[in-house]
Amino acid sequence: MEAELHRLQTEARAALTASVNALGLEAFRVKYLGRKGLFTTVMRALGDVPVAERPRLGKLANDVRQELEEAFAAREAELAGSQMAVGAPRSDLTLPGRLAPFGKSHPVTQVMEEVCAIFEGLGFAVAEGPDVELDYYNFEALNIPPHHPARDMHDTFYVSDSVLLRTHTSPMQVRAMQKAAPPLRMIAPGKVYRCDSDITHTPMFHQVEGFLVDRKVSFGDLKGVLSVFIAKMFDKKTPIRFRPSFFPFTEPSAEVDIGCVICKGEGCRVCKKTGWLEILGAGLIDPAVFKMVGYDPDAYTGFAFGLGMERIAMLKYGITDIRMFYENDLRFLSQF
Ligand code: FA5
Repeated sequence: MEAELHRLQTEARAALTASVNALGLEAFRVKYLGRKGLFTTVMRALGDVPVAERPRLGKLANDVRQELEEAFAAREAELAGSQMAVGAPRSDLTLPGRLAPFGKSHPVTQVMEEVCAIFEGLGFAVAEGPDVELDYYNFEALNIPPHHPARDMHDTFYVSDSVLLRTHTSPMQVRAMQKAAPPLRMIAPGKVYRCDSDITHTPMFHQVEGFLVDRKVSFGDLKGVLSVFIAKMFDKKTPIRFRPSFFPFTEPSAEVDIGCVICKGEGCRVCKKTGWLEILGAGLIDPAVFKMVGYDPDAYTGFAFGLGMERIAMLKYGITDIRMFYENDLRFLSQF
């Protein structure tokens, strides 16, 4: 047994020196020092040696084991610096690389692009204007003078007395009409802001304004254009209703609802049990606005509408809370 111990000691020392990485060290530990390793096997033979020899051989066996354990620990520490020790992070250069995630357009942006494409297909030109707007364009030129009660409907964020965050895209009607003579057929997509928040309202949302000015434009033309748009955007069978309403810059005015696609008209939380959801305001442009921009109200008529993009996106994708669009949850956003 003594000879066997010395042979094992020599062999193990050489094996330890030959271990150059974490895997090698672990293999060494299992082969020589593990519970079923070679050292344990030799120790079992201690029971067969003469009793008188046992203390000496037992001490020798312990000394050899202790020496190997200390040598193992020293080698492990030596290799730790080179990142190859047991438990240290290892790199497998053969693994395939990770794909960088691809970004996508926000669902509201996607809907807005779809809406614009439909109107562009109907011959409308696209114009964009400022989010930070003058009170004049947002209100006054749209026939909403200071202290007019209609201002209350807008929950405006003011920057100063005469500057504000636009509350709708309608100021673009005035800006466009000031720049060009009729006939005019335009849409103006963009962000708008109101101090308003619940399951169908957010403080920042998107509208697409549309307006057409020419001779003899009628409410029938407005209904025709909006019906074509709704049929293209949703389903041909989507129910539509025009409700009489009031906007100071259109006369007559209407709000347009479509049948709630979430509950199919049965009545739910989103449509507030009515079966309908309002998606836009519209009407024939008020002659007072034409006068403001220098158009002749006796020669020209026109229609205008303002569509809420988030509402359309909710209906299109069956989303029951508008605020989900702005929580930046990638699990939600990546579905579109
Ligand atoms: C207007 O903003 C008018 N400028 C629309 C208009 C344009 C009328 C041209 C006539 C002629 P209203 O406040 O109703 O109207 O808003 C229009 C649409 O924006 C609503 O139908 C709704 O879809 C959406 N909307 C309004 N407030 C919010 C809000 N806080 N969050 C999300 N969507 C909103």
